[in-house]
Amino acid sequence: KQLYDVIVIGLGSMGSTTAYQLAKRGQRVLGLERFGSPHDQGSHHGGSRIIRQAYFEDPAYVPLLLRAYELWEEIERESGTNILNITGGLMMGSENSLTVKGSIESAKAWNLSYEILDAKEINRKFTTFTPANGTIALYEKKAGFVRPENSVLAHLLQAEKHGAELRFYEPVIRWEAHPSGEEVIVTTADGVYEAGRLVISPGAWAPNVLEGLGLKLQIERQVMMWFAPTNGIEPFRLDQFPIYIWEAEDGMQFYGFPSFGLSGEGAKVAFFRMGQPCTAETIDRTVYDFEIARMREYIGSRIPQLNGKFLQAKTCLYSNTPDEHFVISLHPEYKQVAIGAGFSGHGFKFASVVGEILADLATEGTTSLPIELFSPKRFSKV
Ligand code: PYC
Repeated sequence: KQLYDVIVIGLGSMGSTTAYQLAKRGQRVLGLERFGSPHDQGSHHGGSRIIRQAYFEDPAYVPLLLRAYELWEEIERESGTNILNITGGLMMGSENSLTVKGSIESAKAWNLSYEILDAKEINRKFTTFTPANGTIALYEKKAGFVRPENSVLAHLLQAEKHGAELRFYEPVIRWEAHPSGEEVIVTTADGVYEAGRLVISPGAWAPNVLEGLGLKLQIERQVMMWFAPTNGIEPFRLDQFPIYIWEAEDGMQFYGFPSFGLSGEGAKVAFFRMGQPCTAETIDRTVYDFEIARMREYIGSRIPQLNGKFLQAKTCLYSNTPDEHFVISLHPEYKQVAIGAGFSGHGFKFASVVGEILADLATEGTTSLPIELFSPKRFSKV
């Protein structure tokens, strides 16, 4: 008899929430993770990830976001951990920018509340922002950020409380599924495990773990930076400063957060996309002066008070699909295997609901949440 109902490979952003959801449903869960947890080698470190509802990428994400908010609040209550922080958020750019136009489209499609601010109004409401004439913003009160390390830890601790067995520093060597759909076998450096179902949430290790699926993933190096404000931290504090994504005239998007907690006297800012292709094994973890100088070019005129002393930087990994939409699905060949991959740099805010979806797929073979956009069949004819 199998010891486990479900094995979860990868206990990062999505694997931690999936293990929790499964264990809470009474499933016998084995979770396998190549590092400790949380860790800073993948895509869930750096203290903060944006959450927002007027989703410029596609209105199809909105119902998932609405459910994600509910689940963030649920895990906060259950674990007594702070994860979700509502600060308000600005999606900024020209009237025709993807960031502004797409956000308005989603807000209208789902009847979300928002305000449109022109450059003067942005500056009046948030004096640290000094946008040029012609810049506008969709301001959304419900936007904010989630704390990724807190999420991973809270979900894993709760998963264990519900009976999950979690094994760390145990990389998976291979997984095998039987065409009969009845079992999976996972081999690690330390053992061979058998279960009825498998969930694969490998983050930036997907090109190895899901090799052969034709996902066409590009792993990308990204840099997060923290700067000290020139005139004191006060206007950048949590209760005064919103999250933002700012699309510059050249199409480059950068984004940032208020200062809080361990980020101490600095605020985080980063570019969204246009990182360097890499692999999880070969990413260059050095951050170069020219990268810091490049960021200063973008914040210098737009958020001049943020352009103070450089404090620190960290590299992290995006797993990009060609269309930047996720992959969440049953495996096209093995119906006892569910996969969550290719979160393309904008997935963390969904981690709570992705855990629910992957648990649905593993236990029911289907989900009532809308995931049509995320089929891997769009890339290949597997
Ligand atoms: O998903 O909102 C987001 C985001 C912005 C920058 C990176 N991710």
